[in-house]
Formats: sequence, structure tokens, C-alpha cells
Amino acid sequence: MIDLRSDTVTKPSPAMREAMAQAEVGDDVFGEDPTVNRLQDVAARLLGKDASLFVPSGTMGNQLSVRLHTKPGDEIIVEAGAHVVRYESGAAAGLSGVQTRWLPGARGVLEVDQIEAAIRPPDYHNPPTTLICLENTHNRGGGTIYPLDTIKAIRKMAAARSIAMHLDGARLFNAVVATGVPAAEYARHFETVTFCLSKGLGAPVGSLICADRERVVKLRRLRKMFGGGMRQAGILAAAGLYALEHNVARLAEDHAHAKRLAEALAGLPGVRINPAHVETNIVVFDISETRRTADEVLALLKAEGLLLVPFSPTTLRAVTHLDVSRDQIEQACAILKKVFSKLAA
Ligand code: TLP
Repeated sequence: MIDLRSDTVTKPSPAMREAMAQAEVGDDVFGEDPTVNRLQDVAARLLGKDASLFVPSGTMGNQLSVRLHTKPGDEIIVEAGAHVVRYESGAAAGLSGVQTRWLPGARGVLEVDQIEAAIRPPDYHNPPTTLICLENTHNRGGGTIYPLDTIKAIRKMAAARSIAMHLDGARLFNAVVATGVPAAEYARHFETVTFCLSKGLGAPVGSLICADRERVVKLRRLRKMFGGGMRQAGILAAAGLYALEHNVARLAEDHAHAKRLAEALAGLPGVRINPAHVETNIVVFDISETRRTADEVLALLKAEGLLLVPFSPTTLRAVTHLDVSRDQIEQACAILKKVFSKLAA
């Protein structure tokens, strides 16, 4: 099976497992795990922040950040396809009691005017707008890179209104590798930034929230409250350190593989995709012209040995990652060609 369902399916390599086996550990709830502490220092430095906190998942990173920046009854502004509201099981409402305002973006990207128009004027009928969440790269947008100038404009407007900004940077390093913009240059426009080790970076578990020291102290308490305090987590942190050292620059290969898939898909009957929109490792394409549902097409692809996921009843997503070789990408292109040509015949 060629598994392009997500970059979350990657498995730790033998060298990563060796680093995990050798990790020095301690009780991280006491702050005594040297490997976790090292990972938190490395992550903070990379993102140009004072400090960072290791958490079990990207979802927890986002939700601790929402909780940090808001009070129950506040409103937060998000893009309509953002992970924080589409795939986190209603957590912002359930765990922080906030109302979410969903704005439609262009492949996930919101413009400053759009956000500004959605901010509630101060009036006791209105919920206070206290947080803007952006996502870079944007998953449902198709791996879109958030333009730095757009982020800067949003930041300027938000700062003037004392509204905090959180970045869901689950795939921030994909944006960094694709653009050459340093992670810290993206991060400095946000109070809190999360990134995931368990996606394209290939670690089995874990994300980091990076922020100033005072916020990290508060986040640490919230992590305990949300049940995310871990003990000898150095075994996991060692995988993260290995990932940051060995698996960042190679993300460029995943991007080239995604482009190859997009170009192959663009020539197939029944498929709609603009390869120019494939900027990183995510390929989202429309299959409505096949007049088959996403689930029907997925079953046909699976029977040929290729796994993708549905993104809507008429769109599919493929994600490239470090456990898929160039040869397997060529095989995937051949399977896609076979299935879509058969459907058209
Ligand atoms: N995304 C997963 C699914 O949940 C959809 C995937 O397969 O892409 N932010 C973004 C932008 C994400 O894409 C994800 C995971 C998360 C946060 C959550 O990370 P985890 O799974 O560690 O909670």
C-alpha cells in the first residue's frame, strides 16, 4: 500500500528509535526531564521565542492557546476550514467556552480587511473579539503558505486593537523550507505558535507551543488542567530533537513529490486541480466530473494499492511524506492514471 492519507502516518526510523532508546529522562511534571528541557530550548530558539512547552498533540497546542488568550463568552476569528474549528471536536466551545467566527479564505488565507470587518465593536450585546487564529501552511486550503506580508498586515491591525494572535503552525517548517523565510520571522507576529513534530518531521508524538516566558508558565498550568502533563516524556522528546536535526531540509523532497502528483493529476479525465496551487506537501483535487463520490473513488484507488482521504464528497487529499519514495510516487501516478482513465471510459 502507498499511504498518502496524511503525513501523520510516518513511523520512527531505526536511527530515531535509537535516539529514543538512548534518551536521558526524568519526571517532566517536576520539570526534571533533561531531554524535554533540551527540546523546549531548541524549539524556542528556532522560533525566536523565550520558551516553549512540549505537548502531546497539535490539537492540545491549539486548544491550550485558545484557552490562554480568551475568557468564556469571547469570540475568536478563524478561517472556515481551519483545523482549530474543523477537526478538533468542538474543543474551543467545549473546553474554553468561546464562540468561533468562521470567515471564508482564499485557499485558507484571510485578508486583513476581511478580519477587520468581522471584529465586534465594543457594545455589551457583542462578544469581545479577543483572538485571531491563522494556519500556516493551511491544510484544507491545500498546503497553502500564508504570505508573510498578509500576516504582517493582520498583525498591525490586531495589535492596534489589542487582539492576540495564535498561529497553528502544525506544518510551519513546510512553509519555512518552501519559502526560505526563517521560522522566527513568521513566529514574531504571533503571541503563541504551535508546530508539530509528528507530521512531516516524522516523530511519533508531540508538538510545541512557543511563546514568551510568562505565557509559557500559564500554558504549563493549563496543560496540567487539560491532562497533558507527561512524566518520562524524554523518550518522545528525543524523537523530536532527532526530527528537527535530520528531517527539516528534506521536506523539500515531499514538496517536489506533491508537485509531481499534481502535474500528473492535472492531465487526467474527471480531475480538476491547478498544480500552481500546490505549494508544499498537500494535494487537494476535485473529482466531481467523474460523477462518483469521493468514497467510491477512494475504494477503487485502494483496490489498486493507493490510500488517500476524502476532503468533501467531491474532493480528495493526498499528502506526501518521508515514508514515501520517489518510486512510490511514480507508482501512485500510474494508479491514479489507471483508475481515472477507467472511470472516464
Ligand atoms: N491534521 C490531521 C487531521 O486531523 C486532519 C491531518 O491528517 O492533516 N493543525 C493542523 C493544521 C493539522 O493539520 C493537524 C492534524 C493538527 C493541527 C492537529 O494535530 P494532532 O493530530 O497532533 O492533534
